Amino acid sequence: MPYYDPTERRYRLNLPRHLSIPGVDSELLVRDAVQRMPELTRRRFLRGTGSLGALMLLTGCDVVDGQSAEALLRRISRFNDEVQALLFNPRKLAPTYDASRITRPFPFNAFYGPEDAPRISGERWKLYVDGLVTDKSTWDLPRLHRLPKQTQITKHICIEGWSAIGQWTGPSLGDFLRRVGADLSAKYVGFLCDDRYSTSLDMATALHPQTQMTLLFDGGTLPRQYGYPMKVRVPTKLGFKNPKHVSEIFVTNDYPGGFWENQGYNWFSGL
Ligand SMILES: Nc1nc2c(c(=O)[nH]1)N[C@H]1C(S)=C(S)[C@@H](COP(=O)(O)O)O[C@H]1N2
Ligand SMILES: [Mo]
Repeated sequence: MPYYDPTERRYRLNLPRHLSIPGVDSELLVRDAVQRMPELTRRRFLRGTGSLGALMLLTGCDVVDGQSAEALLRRISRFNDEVQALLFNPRKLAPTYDASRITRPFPFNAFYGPEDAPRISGERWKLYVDGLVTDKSTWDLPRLHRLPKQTQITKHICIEGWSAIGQWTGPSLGDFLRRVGADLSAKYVGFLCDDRYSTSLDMATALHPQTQMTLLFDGGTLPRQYGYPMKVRVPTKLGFKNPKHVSEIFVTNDYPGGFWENQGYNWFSGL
């Protein structure tokens, strides 16, 4: 945890000793990175572990030498949505993994505990589609299941400092958006969830080939805690940009924000 050093009149960080990297002063690196963070990211980061490990998860950079340390700092300096969106390559794929690397049990996270995850009836569930689309008809579970599905084994990285590899299966969100006649030149795709969570994506990420309307997890029905009946899996983004229990998808040019975005998390949060 960071602590206040009264002699130096500033916050200092305790760094785990095992993260000593030849040629890299980890404490200096973390301090430098913290200075480059936007205000709210910085506050959240310092309230967490404030460690080099957390920094590597936040940026998706593995620091192994001076060069990668610099790459990490460059990435932190880009914690600016517009610049990040410009740098996003809509064709670049997130890494995929072998089935032997899958994390079991898979960690749960939400703004409440696992016992409070919504209990949703698959038979009664409806997905609403709104905004800049030509076909606003609602979807039920069987209709979604009839769309072609894809499977991915990718890494989920949570801003709170953990990551895990999982397997998710479902229709491509891009195919879905084309099917409902979404205005693909619109800026945002927003998601409303059954637990009153929400988030939104830039259109390029919504159309990314790995962005998925997940119906199956680890080969079986998506479990209640992990987003039943449908979550949107976005392996090019941090975990909080992956909405679970999605009940509405809308297309818009007005910035939609989101549950954590409205509390200061960086909106783009790409990896
Ligand atoms: N509906 C909903 N979706 C959500 C959240 C939530 O609280 N509610 N939390 C987000 C965060 S911060 C993370 S890390 C992931 C956790 O997903 P998991 O429980 O499948 O690991 O869900 C994301 N999507
Ligand atoms: Mo998260």
